[in-house]
Amino acid sequence: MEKFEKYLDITKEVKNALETGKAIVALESTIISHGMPYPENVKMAKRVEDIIREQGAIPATIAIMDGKIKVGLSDEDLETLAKASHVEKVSRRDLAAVIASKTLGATTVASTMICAEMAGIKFFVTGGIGGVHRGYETTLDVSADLEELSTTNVTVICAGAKAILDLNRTMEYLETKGVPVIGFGTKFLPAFYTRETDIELRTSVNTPKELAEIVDTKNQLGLRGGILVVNPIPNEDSLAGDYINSIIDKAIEESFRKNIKGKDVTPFLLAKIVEETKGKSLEANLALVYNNALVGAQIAKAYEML
Ligand code: PSU
Ligand code: MN
Repeated sequence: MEKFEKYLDITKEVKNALETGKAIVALESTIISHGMPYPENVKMAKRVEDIIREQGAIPATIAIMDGKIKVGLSDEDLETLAKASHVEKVSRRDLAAVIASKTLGATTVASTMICAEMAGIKFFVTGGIGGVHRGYETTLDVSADLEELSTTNVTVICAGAKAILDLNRTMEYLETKGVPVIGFGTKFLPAFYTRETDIELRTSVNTPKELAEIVDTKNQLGLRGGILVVNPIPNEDSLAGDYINSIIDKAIEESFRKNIKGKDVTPFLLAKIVEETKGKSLEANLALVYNNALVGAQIAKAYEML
């Protein structure tokens, strides 16, 4: 038994899927606790699991509870995470401390990747990843998600990154670290609320099978690190670029003015955007997460069938 296994609390269903090589899709929990307001957050978490099941894959939402890494959450667990007055936002840095102190923790993209790899899960669906923040030259703020993508062997399906980040620098960072960024049905980087930017991608695919083949080839080559799949928001749900970007600019200015720092930056900006758009951004956010769940489950399924 690997030493870390005593810290893993994996549901029977997920264990069974692991043993039989069935498609499993990991899900993060910071998007629930810090990414969306209640009750939309819990509605989203349940719907995402349903979408994954409809595709014949098993969902495994990950969180830190009672000193364990829980892989697969009950509806009750999801409610707890969505409602609790304080949930720790857990990235790589925080993982050991939050487990040791048995506090309630929600995993980010970085720590969900770590936990998924420990459990043996290869695919992970989320909304958007963290990246290089605007104003990096003064703050040095780069999400730990990027470093994790360079070392941990999990395929992450997202809708790109929000324009709260410096997308050009985020792409440069990923390039330096050797992370494949693969467009799903697009040749350009999507920017979360909008379908595309002018940042061209080196690789794009049109089917889950093509993607599964890349993942399989990378695994067989023994290449370290993750793969980032970028899947654009559906056209009918996307927001006008100028509209959302002016709101993002305002939110960033306010975060500088209020001297928001460290792990509080991203949740502050996300909440501000929801507030300023009067929920419009939340609708778009929900739609893109559902679309990622659909595509992610199809990729996991295609991998199972290779
Ligand atoms: N971006 C979003 N929604 C989110 C997050 C990012 O559009 O919920 C969350 C994810 O959990 C991501 C984390 O891993 O924020 C990044 O935080 P930071 O920038 O502090 O690394
Ligand atoms: Mn940061």
